[in-house]
Amino acid sequence: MSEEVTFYYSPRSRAVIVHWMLEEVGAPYRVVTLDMEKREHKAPDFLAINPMGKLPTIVHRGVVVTETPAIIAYLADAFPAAGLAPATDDPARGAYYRWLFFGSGCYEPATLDVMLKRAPLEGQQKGMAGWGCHEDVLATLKTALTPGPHLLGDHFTAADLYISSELAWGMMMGVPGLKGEPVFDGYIARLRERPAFKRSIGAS
Ligand SMILES: N[C@@H](CCC(=O)N[C@@H](CS)C(=O)NCC(=O)O)C(=O)O
Repeated sequence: MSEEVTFYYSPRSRAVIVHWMLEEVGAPYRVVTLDMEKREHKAPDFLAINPMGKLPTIVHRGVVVTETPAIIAYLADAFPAAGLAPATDDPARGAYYRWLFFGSGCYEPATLDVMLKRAPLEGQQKGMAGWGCHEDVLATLKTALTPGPHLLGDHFTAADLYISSELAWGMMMGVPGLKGEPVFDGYIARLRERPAFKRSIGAS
C-alpha cells in the first residue's frame, strides 16, 4: 500500500495547517489543489471522498481522514520519527489530546461567536455550550502557555502546531484579545521560525 499521502488542499483554508504538518513529519505527499471559487470541493468526485465537501482532507493507506486536528494527530502517529506526539503510555499524552480537542471544540466556536457577533451566552446557556465563552477560552490558553514555551513545556508537539495556527487565524480575522498579547504574539512568532513552517509557505 502506498506510503504517499494524498492531500486535498486549497491555499485559503485550514489546509495550510496540514501542509505545515506534512512538512514537519517529512511525509511523502501529493497535493491535489481544489479551486474553492470554482466549487471544486463540492464536485461529486470530491464529495465521494469527503461528503462534507470540506478541506483539508487526506487519504493515506486507503483511509480518508478529515477534520484538521484529527489529520494532525493521525500524521504525528503515522510518522512517529518526527516526535510530534507524546507516546501513548506517556501521561503527557493526556495534555496533548486536551489541547488538540480544545482547539476545535472550544477555541473555534468561541472565536466564531465573536467574529459573527453572536450575542454572548449567559447563565444556563453558557453552561450548556461546551465552549463556554471567548474570554474563558483565551484565559485558559494564556494559562496553558505560561511559562511555555509550548503547551507541554519544552516539548513542541502537533498540538502547538494546531493551536498556534488557530490563534494566528483569529488574529488575522481581527478577533480581540489576541494580537498584542505578548503570550500569543511570542508563541506564534517562535513557531513560525520553524523550517517546516517556512517550507510550507514557500519561504525557504
Ligand atoms: N472541521 C473541519 C472544518 C473544515 C472547513 O470548514 N474547511 C473550510 C475551509 S477552512 C471549507 O472547506 N469550507 C468549504 C465549505 O464548507 O463550503 C476541520 O477542522 O478541518
